[in-house]
Amino acid sequence: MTLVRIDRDGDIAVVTVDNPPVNALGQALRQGLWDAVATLDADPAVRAVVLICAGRTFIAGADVTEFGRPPQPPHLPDLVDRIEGAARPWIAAIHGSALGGGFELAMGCRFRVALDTAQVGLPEVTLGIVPGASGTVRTPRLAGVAAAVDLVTTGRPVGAARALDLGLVDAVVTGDLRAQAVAFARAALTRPLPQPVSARPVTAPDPAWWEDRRKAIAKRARGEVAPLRALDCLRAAAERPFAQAMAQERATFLDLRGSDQAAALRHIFFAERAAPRPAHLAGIDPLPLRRAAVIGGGTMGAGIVAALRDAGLPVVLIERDEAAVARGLDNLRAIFDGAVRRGRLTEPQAADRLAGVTAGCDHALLADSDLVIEAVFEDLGVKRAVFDRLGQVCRADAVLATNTSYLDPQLIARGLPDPARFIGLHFFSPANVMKLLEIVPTPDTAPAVLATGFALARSLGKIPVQAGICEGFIGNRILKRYRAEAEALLRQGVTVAAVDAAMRAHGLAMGPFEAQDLGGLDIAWLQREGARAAGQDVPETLGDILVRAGRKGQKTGGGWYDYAPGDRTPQPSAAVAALIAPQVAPAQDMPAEAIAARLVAAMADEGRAILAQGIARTPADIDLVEVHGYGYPRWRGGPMFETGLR
Ligand code: T1G
Repeated sequence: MTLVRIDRDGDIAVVTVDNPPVNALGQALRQGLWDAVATLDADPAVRAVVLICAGRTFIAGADVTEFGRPPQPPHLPDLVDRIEGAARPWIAAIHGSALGGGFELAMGCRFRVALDTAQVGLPEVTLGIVPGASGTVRTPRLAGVAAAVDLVTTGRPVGAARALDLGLVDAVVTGDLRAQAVAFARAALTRPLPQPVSARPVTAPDPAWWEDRRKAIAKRARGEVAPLRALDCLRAAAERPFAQAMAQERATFLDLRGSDQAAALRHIFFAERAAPRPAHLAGIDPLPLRRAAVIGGGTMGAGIVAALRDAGLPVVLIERDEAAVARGLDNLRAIFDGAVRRGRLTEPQAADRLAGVTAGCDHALLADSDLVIEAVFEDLGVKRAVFDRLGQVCRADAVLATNTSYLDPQLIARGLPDPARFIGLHFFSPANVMKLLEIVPTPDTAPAVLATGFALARSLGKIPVQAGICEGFIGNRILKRYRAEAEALLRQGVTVAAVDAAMRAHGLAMGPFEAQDLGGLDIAWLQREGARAAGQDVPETLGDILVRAGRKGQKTGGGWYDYAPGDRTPQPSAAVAALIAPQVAPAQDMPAEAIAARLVAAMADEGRAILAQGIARTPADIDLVEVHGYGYPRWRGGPMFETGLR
């Protein structure tokens, strides 16, 4: 297959890259483009060159699969320079995503023309590296230092309109990109050409500005290295000659490329891309998903409705009575109003989201639903009653799903006509934000229904992980072990604050005790009490002592920590120390690294048991659960990757 094709449109040459699936810049493609420059430089009839891509996107970056190997020539920064120094001006015609090396190549061109639906970005820091082909040095010369710092240190892409505002692209077009880019090239030739990007000036901010950015980035990065190293490269780009800044960028890129954080982030990158299309479901067609329904408009149910609406599906929301329907709609409005406040949705979009919801308490509304997701109170009797009703009113081929997080789906499905269409879909709250979806088939679930669960995840932009049936499936089972190990440290005399500080230092947003105070200690306590009531031997936990003392977390003004009225800042609690004193050893200082290692080892140990019991299919699946469901730092790769199980 020809990776690089050269056509002529009169005196404009058109170079088309065709390297599915995302035109990644592997060695062969770099060589093809390298040779194309020589071919076109040697053709006096050519006055300009349009660089365009076949398929769904412009060049999406360097080929990440090459990262584990020594870089091979022609090296990307050299190719970018070669295009910039070509005898004729090159114009990049961008559609889809021009990311990383793809956008760096576009910055080697004299102009950039983007389709209005395109995005451009430099996501390298999300892979634990920095741009390695002039991204930190050319971007400031196009968009200015402040915009370049945002683009490079966050790795977040920008859409075509924003890119035009920033000066990252020279024109935004609609319709036929190739024809428009050729026309743009012809028009550009009628005017003096702008300087090559590398020759354009850059204004250097003062040192205080850099210190301010460093503090903000260090706070956000929480131990991640690449964003701060990228900032250093950007400062060099502003303060030093182009060649010296390029040398610093290249050295930084090569240094980080082989780092543990880069290996961990690549692990998550490929796991995220493999998750929505598992090999064991290849060739199994999912059932159609045109209309969905949710039973229950509480926090979880409303979040699921919002996620379905975000994916463009019309949704029926069923509640038990009109008052509950009204409350459900209020919950939904609150979600969309919040999205408008945060700029994620416009007012018309929010109105459209809401208009696509039919809410009521008449189950006849479910007659035409392809998928019905139950999200009612976590009680087996309540759920069984819901599914008894669904079995009567829904189409025989409708997929019926439970959102249960702890109950055995087999018990919920018992008595359902045709349990083959029943499945567990465990969303994480808030369901319209959290990407993780645990998909829990029962032994009766039909393969097409399982495939439909994964198809739903794809349409919702979620990360699906298939889980076997056990208490807590994958994520909550590991969470229970993690919390038990954290309490074991307390019993050894380590303080609540020391455990939380250690896990925050490890990169989690908060430690296990802070998190319980936020979510409420009584949720897990109710699970334990339910198990005890069912005759299981569940030893008392330190958390039980607190709940019985009325300390359920922030919502009761105190849990593992005290909270001043109206203040959510956790304060170490003398009351808690007194309550647990009979159960704990004399205070001891354990190094934060040792605390974190102990808790990560416990998570990984539980993960190994989950793998051995077939509850999870791969270690990477467990890492995805921890990263996307529980805030595990992705730049550590997850507890399995971090402890060597890959
Ligand atoms: N290299 C190799 N394969 C890639 C790839 C890449 N950069 N990006 C995607 N793929 C594969 C992916 O594994 C999957 O494979 C298929 O393409 C479709 O991906 C020098 C060093 C472009 C927005 O970080 O963000 O350039 O499973 O399912 O949803 O400074 O892919 O089909 O076999 O995600 O349409 C910087 C990462 C690299 C872009 C498309 N670039 N990719 O999303 O498809 S570092 C990136 C994405 C760099 C330079 C540095 C997305 C996408 P398979 P997909 P999608």
